[in-house]
Parts: sequence; structure tokens; C-alpha cells
Amino acid sequence: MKVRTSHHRAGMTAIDQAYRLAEAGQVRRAVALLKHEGDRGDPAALVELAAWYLGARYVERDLQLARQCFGSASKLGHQRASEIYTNLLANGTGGTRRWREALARLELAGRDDLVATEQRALLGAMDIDGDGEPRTKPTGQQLSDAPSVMLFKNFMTSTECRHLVERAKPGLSPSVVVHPATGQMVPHPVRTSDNAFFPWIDEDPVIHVLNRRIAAATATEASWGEPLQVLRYGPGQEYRPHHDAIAGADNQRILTFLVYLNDGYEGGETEFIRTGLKVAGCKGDGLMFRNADDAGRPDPNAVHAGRPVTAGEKMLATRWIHQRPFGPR
Ligand code: PD2
Ligand code: ZN
Repeated sequence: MKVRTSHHRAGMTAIDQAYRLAEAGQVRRAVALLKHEGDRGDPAALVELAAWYLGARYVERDLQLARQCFGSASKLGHQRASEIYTNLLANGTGGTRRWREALARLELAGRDDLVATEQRALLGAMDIDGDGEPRTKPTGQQLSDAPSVMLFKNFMTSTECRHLVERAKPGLSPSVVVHPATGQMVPHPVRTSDNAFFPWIDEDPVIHVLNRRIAAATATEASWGEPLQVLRYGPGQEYRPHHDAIAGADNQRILTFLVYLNDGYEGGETEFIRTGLKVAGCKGDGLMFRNADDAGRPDPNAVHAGRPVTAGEKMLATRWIHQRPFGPR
């Protein structure tokens, strides 16, 4: 039987066909097909290819190439690719950080681009310099020394909190933990909240500045943090006592930074089990605690919990900060 090699087999899109080729082990042809479709002006093929470079299923992970594909798809008018490209320029993933260019892209977007309009408004209200760096270091109040816990009152504004909550909502799903035996991510009664992550492609300029603010407060670099997460706890949900540091980790989670994103719930305090210190943060407050020393040795006093919420809904942002840059850039 003669195999057809046309790029448009009946009823199949180029993307379908690329998947078929990749599944059949013909990855180079699949990539060439997506590139070719991109050259012919199809942004969806480029977004698909970018996803392949991010997902590392068919091709090796390559953030540079992913960023280029999003950039090309953006030029072809693909809205989601445009947002992602702006995010990657702003946070410096897959190439040099080009903050000013990211801002210029937001400025160029019209008023009907609601995402860009909201970003502009939030960024315009922030006390940041021309590189998106906070002009002043947030000041905190030491709540305890062992473990070291600091409270930063009014760390985020109400609008910034709302931005995180609204951005997180569509992505919220039941939290998982790493299974100690299999290494797989599994639901577990230790952590019954829902959560949403903001990986680099979703770390928009506003979230990037908030991460820089967290870095300034903790005297760390923004690149040392895991993607910011938003947690949601309903009545009965909790984060049982645990340690954020991981025994023997090479690049230890030395610090945790939490931001309370709302008021109006009961229970849900952050509690340090060994000392009994309980923190019921108000909307916008930040809480930093140290899980390990600079050499990465866990502090046994840092065991803590998010107590069960007894009424209402608690929303919280959390960022785990390592000793060195975390994750691919
Ligand atoms: O929700 C909390 O208060 C909480 C408590 C303990 C969050 C975390 N740990 C965490 O994100 O690590
Ligand atoms: Zn924790």
C-alpha cells in the first residue's frame, strides 16, 4: 500500500499528523511539519511545538526554543502565545530577562486586551524601579527566633491579593504530595487543600514583581523560589504538621514565604507545633519562616501546620525558597 505523505491527510490537522508521526517514532519529521505549518502562518502549530519543548515528551526540554516559538506565534496574532511570551520576557525564562520590552508589549496592547490592561494598572500602582525591582525592602517583625518567623504586615495590597486569587481559580485542583516510596504525586490526608501553581509560563509580570518582593523580604534571589502556589482551604481542610525542608536535599528549601489572601474565615491559623506559635494573618500579610540553615540542615523546630478551617474559605499564597536557583531557566 502506498503511504500518503501529503501534509494534509483527509480529516487530519497538521497537529494531529505531527502527533501521529511522533508516536510512530518519527519525531524529526513531526517537528519539521509543525515548523513548516508555522512558516505558513499557523500560530497553533508553533504553540504546539512550544508545548513539546516544554513538555519534554517527544523532544528534549528546550526553554530557549519554546520561547522563540511563543514569540513567533505571538507575531502571528495568537493571544495566549502573546501573553506567555510577555511573561517569559518579564521573568527571564528561556533567554535574557527583558523587562522593559515586556512592559512595552503591555503598553502596546489595546484597552480591549483585559489581561494587559489589568497588568498595567497593577504594575502602575507598585513602587518598583525600571527593572521591576522593589524600591524599598519590605520590613518585618520577628515573631520568634527558633524557628525564625517574621511577619510582614500589609505585604500585598488588596488588589494584588485579588489578582492572585482570580488567576488561581481556574487552575485549582486537589493538592498532592510526593509519595515517599514511588515518588509519584498522590492525594494525601496530610494536605487536603486545593492548589494552583504559577509555573514560569504563567508567571505574569505582576506575579513576577510579587516574587521579587518576596525575594527582597527574604534577602534571596527571585530565581531561588519554586513557582508561587495558591492554596484554598474550605471547612475541614487543613495542612497537617509537616516540615517544608526535605531531608538530605541537595538544594534545600531553606525558607517559606506565605501570604494570606483573604479575611472572613475561622480557624486556619499557621501553627508552629514545637513552640505553639499561632499566626492568624490578615489579608495581605506575609509570613516568612526558616526551615533550614544556610548549609541546608533542617531546623527541627520549624515543623508547622495549617490548622483546619472551621468556617468560610481561606486563600493563601506560598513560595518555597531554595539555597540556589531552582528549576530550569
Ligand atoms: O496554609 C498554611 O497556613 C500553611 C501551613 C503550613 C501552608 C504551608 N505550610 C505551606 O505552604 O508549606
Ligand atoms: Zn509548610
